[in-house]
Parts: sequence; structure tokens; C-alpha cells
Amino acid sequence: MAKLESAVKEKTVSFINSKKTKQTIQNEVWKKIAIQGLFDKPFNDLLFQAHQVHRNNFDPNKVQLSTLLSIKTGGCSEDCGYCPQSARYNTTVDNEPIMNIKDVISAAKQAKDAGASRFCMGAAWRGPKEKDIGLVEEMISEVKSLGLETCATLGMLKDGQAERLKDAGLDYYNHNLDTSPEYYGDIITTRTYQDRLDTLSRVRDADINVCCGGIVGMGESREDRVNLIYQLANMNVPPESVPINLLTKVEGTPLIDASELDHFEFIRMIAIARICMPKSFVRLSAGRESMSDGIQALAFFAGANSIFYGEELLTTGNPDVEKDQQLFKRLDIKPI
Ligand code: SAM
Ligand code: DTB
Ligand code: SF4
Repeated sequence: MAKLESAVKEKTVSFINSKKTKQTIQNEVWKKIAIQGLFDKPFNDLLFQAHQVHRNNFDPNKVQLSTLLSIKTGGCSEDCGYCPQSARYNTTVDNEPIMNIKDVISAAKQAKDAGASRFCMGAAWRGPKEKDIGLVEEMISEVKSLGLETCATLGMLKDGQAERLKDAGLDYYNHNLDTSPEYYGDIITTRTYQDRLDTLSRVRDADINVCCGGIVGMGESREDRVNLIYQLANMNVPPESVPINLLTKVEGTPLIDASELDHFEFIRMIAIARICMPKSFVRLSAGRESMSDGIQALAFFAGANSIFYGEELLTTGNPDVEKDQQLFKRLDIKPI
């Protein structure tokens, strides 16, 4: 079998990405050729393998539900080519002030009542400023006290900030690599791949669970998808949660005309994330509105075991709660 079981291989693999940032993998558990081999498998063989891995590690009939809330929307300084919240693009998203704590608590209560177990607060920032972080700490501790798991996605963190969030009660921090190091420079220029890895290290060192994945359907090649999985699966500790987003195309963003990704290729990505990160939750993330019930059912079979739950992601739509509840009923899936 191609997988290099458990082994802590003291092998270092280096390459140069398009921004000339040296990426170093210290612990190559998964080789690129093995990941490529999974992509090349016949679809049914791949799904069978992924489902077996899934069953060996999780209850295949249980899915974790997180609800997102945009606590600070729009006006972002960054140039992420997929994002409707960047101030650089002419989208319908306005620059809004940070939400007040009461409204955040009431949204969290509503999410809990609808059945979510985790509440994820997102901000359209390059990173939190000192003046913001106190308010976010307060939000985290209030949400935690409702009996929900807490998650935040606030951009890049500076030294000491992850520890503050941890002390406030943060369980998960979401920060995505988004794509391969090689394709990254085509999508974002205002922060490097290494900046993202540095934030992820700060989160890991503060003992916060890492939620890290990417987006497919941005015009990347299959090799880029291989290389994204390679980065994620070879982290010293793989992320506890791996969101796989299908690009939600938004008018005004540079990626509006990206070519459509075959949904079966999206399912392959889920299956390969499952095989390469057997103990991680794989999240079927943005893009569900464009997927049929059948494709979503295939994603759960392939090993996806968490979703974003609630009518809105951050600024774009998501299936409504009743629709998801009906789908779960038809598939005999129970929330975690
Ligand atoms: N500003 C922070 C940051 O970039 O880290 C946090 C919020 S940001 C919106 C969180 C993630 O959402 C991005 O890293 C990206 O992976 C995902 N995302 C944003 N826009 C998206 C889109 N149109 N389609 C799919 N995923 C998207
Ligand atoms: C993630 O990987 N996907 C979520 C969450 N982490 C923050 C965000 C998806 C955003 C989709 C576009 C929007 O709604 O603005
Ligand atoms: Fe800003 Fe995050 Fe959107 Fe990038 S993804 S433009 S950092 S809100």
C-alpha cells in the first residue's frame, strides 16, 4: 500500500512556490505520488477505500453541525480573489462595523436551538487589532457559556493573540491554506503561504484545535489539489477539522468566471482528504447550495462528517435548516 503508515519520517522535502517562499515538510507521511495515485483511481474504488477508512475511524451515520456568523462583514484590506468581502472588489457586500455582543449571543442561542454543536465567528480582517480582540474574547466566553463549542476565523494572528483566545474559551481556530503553494500566488498577493503556516503554528502551540482546509473550483489543476492535500496531511499534527469548500462564485470577484469543477472531482477531494487524514473531521463546506442531494449523500459516503448549518455562510447562502433536517432524515444521519 502506498500510504506510509504512522511513520515519523525525518525526511525533508522542499520546494519553491510562486512567491518564492520556501516550504518545508518535516514529516512526510504522505508522498505526492501516493496522493496522485488516489486521484487516478476509478471513482468506485476510491469511494470504497475512503468509506472503509471512514468506518474504521468514525460512526458513518453521524455528522457534526457548525453554524457560522459574520461578526465583522466586508471592507477587508486583503485581495483574496474568491472573496466578496475584500474592499478591492465591487460586490454587494458593504463594510459594516463589528456586531454588538447581544446580537452575537442571540444568534448563538438560535443556532443551539436549531441543533448546532459549534458556533463559528468570522471576521473580514487581515488579522485582529488590539482594540478588537477584547470584544472577541467576550463573545467567545459568552458563546462558550451557552454550552456550545466555539470557533473563530479572524485572519492572521500575532504572537500572544492565540493564547488570549484560548484563555477566553476558544476550542477551534479556522485558517485555511486555500490552495497549493504553487497556485496560491495567483489567488492572493497580500499575505504569503508562510504567513498562513505561521498563524497555524501559533494556534497549534496555544493548544487550540486547528480547522484548516481549502477551496476547490478556483481554476486550479488536479496537481494543485494533490499539493493542497499534501500540505494538510503532512502537517506535524494534521488539522482536527478540514473544511473542503467548493468556490461560491460571487459577482464582482476576480474568480467569477472560473471554470466549473465537476462535482465528482469535488467528491474525490473529500474522499482523499478522508483517506489521508483518517482521524480528522472532513467538512463539506461552502458550495452545498449548488449541489444536489445525491452529491451531498455521496460526500457523506466518501467521508465528510461535518457541515456548516444555517441559512447563511458568512455573506452567501447555504441550504436552510429544514432542508438539511429532511436530508438527514432521508439518509438516517444524526447530528453529533
Ligand atoms: N478573514 C479571515 C481569513 O481570511 O482568514 C477569515 C474569514 S475568510 C472569509 C475564511 C475562509 O472562507 C477563507 O480562507 C476561504 O477559504 C473561505 N471562503 C471565502 N470566500 C469563499 C468563497 N467565495 N467560496 C468558498 N470559500 C470561501
Ligand atoms: C471555511 O472553510 N468556509 C467558511 C468558514 N471556513 C469560515 C466560509 C465560507 C465563506 C463563503 C463565502 C461567504 O459566505 O462569504
Ligand atoms: Fe479578507 Fe478573509 Fe476575505 Fe481574504 S478571505 S478578503 S482575508 S475576509
